[in-house]
Amino acid sequence: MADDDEEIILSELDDAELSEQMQDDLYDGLKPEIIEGVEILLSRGWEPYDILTKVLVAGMKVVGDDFRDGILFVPEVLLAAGAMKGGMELLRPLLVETGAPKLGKMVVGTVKGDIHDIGKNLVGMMMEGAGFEVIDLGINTDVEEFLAAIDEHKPDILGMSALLTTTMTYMKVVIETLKDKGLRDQLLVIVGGAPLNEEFGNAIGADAYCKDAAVAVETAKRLITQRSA
Ligand code: B1M
Repeated sequence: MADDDEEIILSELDDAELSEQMQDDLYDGLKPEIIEGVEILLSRGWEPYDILTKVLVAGMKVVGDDFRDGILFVPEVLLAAGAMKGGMELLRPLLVETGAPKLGKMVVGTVKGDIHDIGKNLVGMMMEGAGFEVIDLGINTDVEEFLAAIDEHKPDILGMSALLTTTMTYMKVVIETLKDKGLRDQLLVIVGGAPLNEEFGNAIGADAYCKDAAVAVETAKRLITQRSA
C-alpha cells in the first residue's frame, strides 16, 4: 500500500485497487480523480452500468452510512455528491445511447421539500438508456409543476423520488390531486427513494414502488406492456 504522502497513480492500480481508491476519493469528494477513474475503467472495457453500481453507488453507500452516524456532515456529503455527479456525467451518454424506438414517456421529479437528486438522475438515465423519453423536472417539485408537465408532455408514466421521511408523504398529495382532476387513470405512477418500500407505494396508491433504477426500468416496461395489452 502507498504511504499517505506518496502520490497514487490511478492508472497503475489494478481494477480492484482502483475501485477501492475511487470509493476513497468519492468519500473525500475528489471529482477530478473520480472522472479520471471512470475514464480508466471505461478504457479497460468496464460496462458503464457496472462502474455506476459497483463503484460509485457502492461508494455513496459508505458516505450515507457515515452521514447517518454523524461522522460526515452536509458540506462533505455535498462534495461527495458533486464527485459522484462528475462520474455520472461521463457515464450518462453511454447509458442513454440507444437506437431503440421510444417505449414511452416519463415525467420525473424529486418531490417538494426534497433536494436529493442523485438517485432520481440515475433512474432518468437508465430509463433513457432503455428507450424511454424522460422529462426531468428536477428537485423540490410541487404538485402544480407536476400537473403542468403532465398537461404539456402527456407522459405515460409519472415518476416521483423522495429521500426524506418528511417529504415522501408529498407523493400522496400528488396522487390524490391527480385523482381529483380525473388524471390518475391516464398515468402509470412509479415511486422510489431510500425511505420508501412496497407497502408505502401501495398505501399511497402508486402503481409500483421501485427499489432501484434497474427495477424502475423493468417495472416501467412491464406496466406499459400490461397497459397496452
Ligand atoms: Co441527505 N439525507 N439530507 N443529503 N442524504 C439522506 C437521505 C439520509 C438517509 C442520511 C442519513 O441520515 N443517513 C437522511 C434522511 C433521513 C430520513 O429522512 N429518514 C438525510 C438527511 C437527514 C438530509 C438533511 C435533512 C440533512 C440536514 O440538512 N441536516 C438534508 C435535507 C435537504 C433536503 O432535501 N431538504 C440533506 C441534504 C443532503 C445533501 C444536499 C448534502 C446531499 C444531496 C445531494 C444531491 O442529491 N444532489 C445528501 C445526500 C447525498 C444524502 C445521502 C448520503 C445519499 C443519497 C444518495 O444520493 N444516494 C443519503 C443517505 C442514504 O441514502 N444512504 C442522505 C445514492 C443514490 C444512488 O441512491 O437516492 O437512494 P438513492 O436512489 C436509489 C433508490 O432509492 C432508487 O433508485 C436509485 C438508484 O438505484 N430511487 C428510485 C430513487 N428515486 C427513485 C425514483 C424511482 C425509482 C427508484 O421512480 C421514479
